[in-house]
Amino acid sequence: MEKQYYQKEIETMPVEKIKALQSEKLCKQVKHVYENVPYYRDLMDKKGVRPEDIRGIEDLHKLPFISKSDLRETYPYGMLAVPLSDCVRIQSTSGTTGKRVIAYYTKHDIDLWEDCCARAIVAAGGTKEDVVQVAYGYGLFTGGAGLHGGSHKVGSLTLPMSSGNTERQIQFMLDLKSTIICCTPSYAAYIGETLKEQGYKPEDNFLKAGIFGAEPWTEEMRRDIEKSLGIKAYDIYGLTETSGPGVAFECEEQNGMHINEDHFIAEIIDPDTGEVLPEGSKGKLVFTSLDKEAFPLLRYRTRDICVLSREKCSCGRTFIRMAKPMGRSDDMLIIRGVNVFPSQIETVLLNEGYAPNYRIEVDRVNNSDTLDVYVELLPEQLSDTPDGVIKREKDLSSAITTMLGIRPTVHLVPPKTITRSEGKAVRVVDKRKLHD
Ligand code: DLL
Repeated sequence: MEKQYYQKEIETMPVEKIKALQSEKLCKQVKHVYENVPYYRDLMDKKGVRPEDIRGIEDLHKLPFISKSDLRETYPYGMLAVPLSDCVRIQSTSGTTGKRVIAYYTKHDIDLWEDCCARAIVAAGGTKEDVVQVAYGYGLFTGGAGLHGGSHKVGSLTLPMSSGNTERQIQFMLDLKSTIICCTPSYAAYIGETLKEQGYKPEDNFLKAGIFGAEPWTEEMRRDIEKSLGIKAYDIYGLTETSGPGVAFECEEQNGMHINEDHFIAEIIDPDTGEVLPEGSKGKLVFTSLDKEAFPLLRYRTRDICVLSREKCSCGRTFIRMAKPMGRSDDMLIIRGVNVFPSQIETVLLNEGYAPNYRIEVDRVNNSDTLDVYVELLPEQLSDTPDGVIKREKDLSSAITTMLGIRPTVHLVPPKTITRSEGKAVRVVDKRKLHD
């Protein structure tokens, strides 16, 4: 079958051409920002950089970084680069880690953002024949609005479910024969679990693909969801600051997400020194927007840790790919001096055959860190003897120790006792922060 793209010419553009396009757009974006955002102008003046110093992507490193703290400082409208009357939409982060970040959009900004989401849907096999169930939250969160707009652009029949109300979600999915579902991976796992409980087999639904993102998820989680829903599961990445979902998306290779390089330049930097690292190195992702009118970003430091690769992709897209982010740098736990990502624990749990329902608790007792992992027993394990459960806990603890280098205490708890997620899952409780 012929390969499908939403915007073929752009998505398969030769790399040299992409770079030339980026250079041209970067110069314009820098000028736009310098002239219209006093906060940026001050930052650039302090660094001694003027718009005419930026003649192409090779000069990108001269620009100052910005981070979430700059956005907080300029809340709500300090980063606005056009008159507010030219804006048609506001979206926002959930604000779980402090003051909300507000993103504003002109009509043009929305148009390009929706194109990015449309590219993701087509890369996942979407066409106008599909029924796209959008089960990301609608409202201020960018997930619902972004995929909704993308689905319209593709011409698919869009089902604006929003997240939650799982019974109704499933009823509509089956009655209206949804073929593509968009939601967080943790919610997809929950829907799969509920379908099974209701007696449905994976082949009883009409889904062929899912477009999942907004939180870190492992390859093991992907396999689990693909099995339970009988679909191919595609990753999608983005953040409110860069518009929302669709900064990067997976193709049928499922081997990293193509970054929409006609709209964004990605860099990987050393989180401590800010030095730009060569392709293939692990570091923090930094994005520069190239087309955004209302809320442009120059060298925005995300907190996501990731690796980029320009290796050729068989799908024909030439955009650079980002590996699955390992999680945000602030999700990383330092336990007894060891760096621990929740995703490492998830990998072990799923490899050992458990479901992705778990909670990680970290505390400090007598000046020593403790790590407790709560995971649900599978229904068929409920009949285990107490000794059998203790043995399972020990085995799981050993498997996690092999992965992390530190030993957790594992608690196997009855099925259905760990709260399910309808949006971004909260898996870690760090009680040490309460004592500090
Ligand atoms: O989560 C936008 C989005 C909506 C992306 C729907 C994909 C799908 P924020 O709420 O601002 O925006 O959160 C952005 O979520 O910096 C990452 O840490 C994390 N994140 C987003 N996508 C992925 C992903 C939306 N595919 C933050 N894998 C980002 C891992 C992700 N982490």
